[in-house]
Amino acid sequence: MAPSSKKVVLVIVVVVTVAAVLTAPGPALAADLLVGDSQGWRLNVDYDEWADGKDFIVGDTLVFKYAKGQHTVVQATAASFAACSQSNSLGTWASGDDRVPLNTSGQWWFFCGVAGHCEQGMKFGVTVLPVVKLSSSSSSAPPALIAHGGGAAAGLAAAAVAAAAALLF
Ligand SMILES: [Cu+2]
Repeated sequence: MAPSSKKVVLVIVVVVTVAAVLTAPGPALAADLLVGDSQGWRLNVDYDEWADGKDFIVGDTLVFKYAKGQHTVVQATAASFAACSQSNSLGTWASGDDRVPLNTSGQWWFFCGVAGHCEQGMKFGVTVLPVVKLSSSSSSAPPALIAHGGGAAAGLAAAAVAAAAALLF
């Protein structure tokens, strides 16, 4: 009786550990992404090139740095973005050090609201990916977790699952 109840306790501990690893709120998973990297937010930067190949995931934050008064940040709908129009803007920032939390998945569109800057290419769109939670039935880690350093957590979880399996069988 004693050995088997010890086994059960161990399994419960392992399962709780796995759950904690998989559901931990993610400072490690969320990232601050400096728009334009060292060039910041200004004219004559190819922001499509900057965004190309990067992962944007719900919980990440875009950071726009620029000289206050020289530029602004406008979040737009797809149609307004295409027209460089601020009439249906979803948000506007102008502090020079603007943080825009990407809190929903899907397409996000940005441009500078200073006259002429959007037309000159100060604009870009990003696709924000949802956070995919692992479950014990997942056979592989989703790209989002791998891209943001969740590999170690996933590996730990996998090891814990293996340990639980070893105890059970
Ligand atoms: Cu501008």
